[in-house]
Amino acid sequence: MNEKMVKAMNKQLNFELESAHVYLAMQNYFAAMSLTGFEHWFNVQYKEEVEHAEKFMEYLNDRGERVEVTGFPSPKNEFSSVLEVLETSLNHEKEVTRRIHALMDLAIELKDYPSMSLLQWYVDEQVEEEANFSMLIDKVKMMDGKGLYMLDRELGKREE
Ligand code: OFO
Repeated sequence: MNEKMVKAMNKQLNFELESAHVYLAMQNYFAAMSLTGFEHWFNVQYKEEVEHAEKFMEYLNDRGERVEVTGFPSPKNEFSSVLEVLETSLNHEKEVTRRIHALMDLAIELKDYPSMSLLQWYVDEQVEEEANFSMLIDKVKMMDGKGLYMLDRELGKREE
């Protein structure tokens, strides 16, 4: 593989792990608020981000390249409201989308067809990631205290 792509993919792999920690911190914010449905939903999100990192990891290993695990800044742990958590999440996902698209641009430039194929999965996944948070933001904006309780119960059922 082209060195530039290996470096860029390693960077994204580590950003996926950073994303996992962003959602792990949010999960525990909800745990502290006793919003157990949100806590569960963000735990599923956390695990999904680890899977996103692992998908890059497996791909780089399959292609005989070296995976490099790095550190990253601490995530935000305190929030003022449920809405702030969700808006922070949506902005985070928009940044992920921007980075995935930049990776796709690079794959196209390098005519790296296997990487294009892998990255298409992430392009599609990001549509879902942004839609999930946009939908939750719309719901929470419409809601009173009782509605939030009902939504918390619904989120407790998330499987993937
Ligand atoms: Fe890995 O998509 Fe969210 O961050």
